[in-house]
Amino acid sequence: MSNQDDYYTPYNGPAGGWGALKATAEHLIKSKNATRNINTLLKTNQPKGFDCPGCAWGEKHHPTKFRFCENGAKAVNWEATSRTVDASFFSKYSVSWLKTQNDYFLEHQGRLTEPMRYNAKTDHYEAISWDDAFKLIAQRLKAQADPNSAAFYTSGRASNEAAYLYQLFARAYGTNNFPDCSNMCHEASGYGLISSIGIGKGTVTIDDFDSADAVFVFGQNPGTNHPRMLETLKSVVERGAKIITFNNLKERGLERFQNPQDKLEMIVNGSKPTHTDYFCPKIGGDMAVVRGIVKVLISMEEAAQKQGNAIFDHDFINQHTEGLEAYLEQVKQTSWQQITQQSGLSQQQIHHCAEVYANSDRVIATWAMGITQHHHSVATIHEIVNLLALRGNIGKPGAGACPVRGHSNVQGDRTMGINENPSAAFLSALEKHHQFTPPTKPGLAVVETIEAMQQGKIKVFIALGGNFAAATPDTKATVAALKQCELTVQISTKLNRSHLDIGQDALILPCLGRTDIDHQADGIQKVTVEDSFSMVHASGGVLEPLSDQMKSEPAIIAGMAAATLGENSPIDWQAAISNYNTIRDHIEAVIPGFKDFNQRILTDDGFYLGNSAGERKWNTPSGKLNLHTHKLPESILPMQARGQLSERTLVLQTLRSHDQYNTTIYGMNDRYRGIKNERDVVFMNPKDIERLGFTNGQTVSLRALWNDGVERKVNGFKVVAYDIPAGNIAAYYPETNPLVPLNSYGEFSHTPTSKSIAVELSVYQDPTKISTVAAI
Ligand SMILES: Nc1nc2c(c(=O)[nH]1)N[C@H]1C(S)=C(S)[C@@H](COP(=O)(O)OP(=O)(O)OC[C@H]3O[C@@H](n4cnc5c(=O)[nH]c(N)nc54)[C@H](O)[C@@H]3O)O[C@H]1N2
Ligand SMILES: Nc1nc2c(c(=O)[nH]1)N[C@H]1C(S)=C(S)[C@@H](COP(=O)(O)OP(=O)(O)OC[C@H]3O[C@@H](n4cnc5c(=O)[nH]c(N)nc54)[C@H](O)[C@@H]3O)O[C@H]1N2
Ligand SMILES: [Mo]
Repeated sequence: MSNQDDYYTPYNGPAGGWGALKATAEHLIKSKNATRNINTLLKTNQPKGFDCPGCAWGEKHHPTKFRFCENGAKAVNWEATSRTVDASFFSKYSVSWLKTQNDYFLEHQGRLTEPMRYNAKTDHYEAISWDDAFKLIAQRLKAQADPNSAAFYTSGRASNEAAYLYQLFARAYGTNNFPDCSNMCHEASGYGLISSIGIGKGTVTIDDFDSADAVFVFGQNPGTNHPRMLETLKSVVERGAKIITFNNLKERGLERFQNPQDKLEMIVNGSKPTHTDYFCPKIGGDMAVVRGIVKVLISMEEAAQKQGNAIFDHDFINQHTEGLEAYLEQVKQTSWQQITQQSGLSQQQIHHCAEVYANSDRVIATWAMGITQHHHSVATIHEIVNLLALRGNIGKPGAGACPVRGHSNVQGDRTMGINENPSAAFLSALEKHHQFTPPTKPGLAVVETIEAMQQGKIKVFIALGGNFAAATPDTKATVAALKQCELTVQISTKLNRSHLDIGQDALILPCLGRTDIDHQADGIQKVTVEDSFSMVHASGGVLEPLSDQMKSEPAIIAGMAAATLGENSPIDWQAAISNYNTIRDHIEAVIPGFKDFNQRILTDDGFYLGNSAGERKWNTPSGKLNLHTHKLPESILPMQARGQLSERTLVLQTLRSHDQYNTTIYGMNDRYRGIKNERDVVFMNPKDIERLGFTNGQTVSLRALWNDGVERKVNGFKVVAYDIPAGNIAAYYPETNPLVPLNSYGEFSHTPTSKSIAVELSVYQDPTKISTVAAI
């Protein structure tokens, strides 16, 4: 057994504050080029600087104020390193050796600075010229009898300009195969919102938080993943409005926050609350919570009606919605016993939430991965929308739906047409403007792409950023699937698993990131991004690139496209990348909302794309907001797990530590959860530890329960007794991705169920197991 004090000491401080300043300073110093990084940091989210690659939270305009955020600082610092990974690095290390290193080691080696091609004979990557790389891609793409044998993955950091060119290239080539990170992330939000309110985006802007009477926060950890949101939450509480938080864990950022911008607060070491009530439902129990709230509202409404009053907003309901009767009937039929059992909250607690809701004229609901990565995520989002609709909380100031996005431009990429299932209107605008016939057959999303690779149907896989091999579920199966491809191409800033778990032939194409200055024929270029509040603004790098062998993402896409499509190109690729205004003119011509695009990004704040539901225009087939009716799931686990369950079964959610950005591991600490120098931990309720015969600090294996006979297991995780509902456990992603079966995904969304995996724990005793930290 290990000594738990080595890696676990409860953290009693607030989120943010001195702890955050100290951690930032340590990260800057560790990077060995502090001045370069600090100068870069000062330009983050500033009018003339670049958009923070950290998260998609929006920003009110404060030209004079540096927006400090520890994790934004880490993201910038990580990209702005001066360490390089070039041909000499790859001649030193074989791919097999690199595979034995952990994710921290791989990315820590520095920025990729030269295009490389894998040589299977030597097991090393070797330098290749850009021209030859483009020719190889073109040759492999042109050799496919069916363009649907290629898939084009996108991770959400790609700019609007890159995303637009990318989809244009792939569609002109002939496919809608656009798996993207969104498929693993907010897909359920997109699907759930489009089918209920007619648009797949949040309906609020950041200013709405100034006038909300209550904010309901579901399943997200902003202290780590959206730190700038803490300031917003804190000011909501300070104003006297209510925040009810629902989270499996007691996340420090959702409890209290010390604002590093507030000198007095820092001096007196004070902090402010970021919630007024905090409830810990069971994993996957949020739909039951909301159902319970609505059940209480129904009885309040009945009582109010007797007095000639109303709780529901009948004008809104009558004018704008359909489906109310069926929904209310379903709620009435749901028993309190099922609601309390599935949610883990008492009737009294739920009653309190209903009262807060009913006493507030303006309510915002926010959510992230705690809601979207379950089998019943779309149903849960429908339930949240229904709750909002009952009191007209959509399309008025201070109220609305707010899915808090992940990657900094994941929303923009979708706006640009990165979508395996594009709308007919989008395709027809594309056709009209570019004079070619785009494919109409729906393409493949992430899980379907992996399944198609397994069947040998995807031969060429191109990734615009991200880390497909590590971010996707069922790691063993996915790696085997990738191996079947003829060619895998990674357009990347940093070395990761996806450069090692590859197809028969493989390329690494090094690109510029947000922080880098983008020199093109017509001078320095800017790109644009869209945040969670549909604000579009410009972003320009501030650092000279580390090598002249790195290209911008638009330039790489243009290179691949020109080599592949030649005469059949829908645009002049060279002209497009000489000056990105040209790309923006195309976007303006094809995508609604971008009128005068080039002019409107000259202002510091950028511009608002608008939101139809925010104006109470419902782009649904019926022209109304649809109140969808679902039964509560019998179990929050998918069917395939249900036959396998026993007393020993636990439900695992996989989440992010404070020191990571998805598969990018900045360090081995998770400060707010008290974890130091360790990532292989499993957070567990003390009663479960005892009931199942384990001890705190013991090393265990986690085995997934599924009905296909495949063993899915990870080993060497240390048990940490933690405040988490009984029957639930938590561990970090991506280490736990081998446990998520490929066909365990959300109904309608096809998002891997990374927050509800049935597992069993057993004692693991293998002295040869190297802790992740040992490899650093
Ligand atoms: N620093 C940093 N910033 C990031 C990222 C990063 O990795 N690092 N990732 C970016 C991306 S792509 C995304 S999508 C977002 C992710 O942002 P989050 O959604 O905050 O990310 P997770 O770490 O997955 O956290 C999920 C939270 O939901 C809770 N939870 C899990 N299951 C349930 C449930 O069933 N019900 C409830 N009520 N709560 C639950 C967990 O305890 C945890 O607090 O952040 C973005 N920003
Ligand atoms: N078990 C489990 N799995 C999950 C999740 C979970 O909560 N649990 N979360 C899911 C979610 S929400 C998401 S969004 C996905 C994330 O999936 P991805 O977006 O595919 O993964 P990232 O880890 O963000 O990608 C990191 C890599 O992106 C590259 N990169 C960084 N910046 C740039 C850039 O500017 N340009 C280019 N071209 N490349 C760049 C670097 O090489 C870096 O190694 O993972 C999903 N997987
Ligand atoms: Mo995400």
